[in-house]
Amino acid sequence: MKPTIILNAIALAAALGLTSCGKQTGTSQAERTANALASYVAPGEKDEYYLFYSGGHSGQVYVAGIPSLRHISTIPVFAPYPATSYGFDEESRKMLGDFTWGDVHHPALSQTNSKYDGRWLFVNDNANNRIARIDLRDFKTHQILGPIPNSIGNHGSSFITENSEYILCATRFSVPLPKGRVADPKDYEKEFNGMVSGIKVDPKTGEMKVGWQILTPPFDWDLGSTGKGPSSGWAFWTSYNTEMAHDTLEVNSTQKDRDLCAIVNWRAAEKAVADGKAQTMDGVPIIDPAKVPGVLYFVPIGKSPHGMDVDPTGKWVVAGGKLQPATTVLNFEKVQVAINNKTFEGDFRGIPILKYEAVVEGEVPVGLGPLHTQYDGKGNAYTSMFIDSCIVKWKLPPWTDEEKKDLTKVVLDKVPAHFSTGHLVVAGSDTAQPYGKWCVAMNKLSAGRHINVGPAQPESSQLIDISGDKMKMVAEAYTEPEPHFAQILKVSEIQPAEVYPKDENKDPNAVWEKAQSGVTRNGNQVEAKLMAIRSRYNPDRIDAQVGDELTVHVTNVEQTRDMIHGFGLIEHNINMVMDPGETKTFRIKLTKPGVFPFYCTNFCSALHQEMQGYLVVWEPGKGPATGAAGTSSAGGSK
Ligand SMILES: [Cu+2]
Repeated sequence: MKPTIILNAIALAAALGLTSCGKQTGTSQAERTANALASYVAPGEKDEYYLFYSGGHSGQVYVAGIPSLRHISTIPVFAPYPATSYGFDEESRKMLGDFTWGDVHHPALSQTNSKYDGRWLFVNDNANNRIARIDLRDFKTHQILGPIPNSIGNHGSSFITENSEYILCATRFSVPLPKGRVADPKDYEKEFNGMVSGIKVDPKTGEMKVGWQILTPPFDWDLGSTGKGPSSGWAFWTSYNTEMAHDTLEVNSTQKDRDLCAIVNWRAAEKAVADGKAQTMDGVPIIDPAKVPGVLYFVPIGKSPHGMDVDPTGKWVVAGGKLQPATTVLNFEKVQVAINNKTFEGDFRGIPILKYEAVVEGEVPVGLGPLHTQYDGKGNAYTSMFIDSCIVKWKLPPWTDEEKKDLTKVVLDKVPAHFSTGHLVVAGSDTAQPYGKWCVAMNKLSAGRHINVGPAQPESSQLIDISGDKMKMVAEAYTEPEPHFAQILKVSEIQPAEVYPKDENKDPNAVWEKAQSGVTRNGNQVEAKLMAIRSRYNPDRIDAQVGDELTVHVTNVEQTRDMIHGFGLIEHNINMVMDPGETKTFRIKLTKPGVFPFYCTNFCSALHQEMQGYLVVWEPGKGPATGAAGTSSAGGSK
């Protein structure tokens, strides 16, 4: 669309009252009461849904309840979190590796037959090219995969396929490949490349590994989604910077009226690798889509698009163009016909470009700055409007002839969001059977809608009731930086564990009885196996010497829900927190003499304050005699 046409469209939209959603005016007392009741969860009662929302560059995932919007739990993923000892005990330190932050963007619940199966939540790290798996049995991170080879800026993920076969990822940035090769950014077009990655998920364990990759031109891939029904086996991404600019992207990447979105046949990619049509780079089979037809297609999409969302039937794929006042609706059945009939309008580096008119059902004039679209499963779409700061509800095809002539007629409702809404989520939108009922707008700026907390302000989330014809914003809450996307899961669909059963603890260093616990020395290796139980450690004294390597395993032998014990070691930057039935380990080199108390950091009982012990670090060669492999500390509980 030419700029003048864009301006005309904006004027038209304004005339129709579709722009400048503005601020919601005051509501009556009766409306306020109704809104309050709609989101009220009385003390002792429970929310109906989990809201899992990404914490952006905080590196974490947050869990809130819907409809209350109350923060319930933080799941540390890419950054240390002493509250659960994440990043302090050996196992989680190993998972974090050399990184202590990540940039979480798009959580994806695992699916079976295009429905949430309640097993895992996957999240991406845009900054360090990783994917993490959270297990919904214990709401903890169990795997971090990456950095993914040949992939830079893992933003266009994590999009899960209909039976959780793959997490699909596309790169935001392009670099010379393989990583580590240097080329001048001035040679961007020739030397740089982007990548689509298929991360294979083990169907039983959820364990991820890099399956294959598809080499792409150096566009900046943005958001996407995966197919179902008629689009089963396919995936979609928008892109910006098809100009392939390497500097001042604000200007140089917004020159063209349309950018190219990607349509990927991931089953064809999988088959191409099985058929030996890939070449290996950095240990990963890589498909060159110009040499393997049928894996990748392009479609032109309205200027600088962002989201690209498949509807619950799998037939409609909606792209939002940030700089175009309309959403573009692709008809996937027409996409298949165009592919079969080779209805192309040329190619880009050997990748066919599908003819726009042949595959687009219509452009819906929703207003300014459409970003993401979600669905309620009743034929309605909900699009977040970044510039207009509102959510627009509109009707998906099939449209009547009258509607087709004037698509403003399919725009049904709008509700203001404050402020500059980015992502939105409708409960279950990416499944074949959305729950509908609730939509959460995730707003980029709170714009002072809360008590003043200084220059750094939180983001806001707003709960919108979408059960009726008209949307209704009923509640808002403030969030840690920075929510990008979320998933909503019905609470009744999962049964998280309440304790780790003793039988399941396979840690060879777990101790369940006093007789098993103790401290042993082997050369300069001192190993302590401690039991934690209300309200003591056994043993509660560890003797060692400067220069020793100290390993401490603590088992929380409780089998009672919420009976958590901690182990904080004074002046050693150590905190461990063990859930009931869990064993954790830390290792340190002892460098300073002294007597260092350790204590329970997580409130556990009336005598929690008394739950403490001592690490005695003697000067070299001093202290109690410690046998080569015998128990040296007799300082256990009486
Ligand atoms: Cu305790």
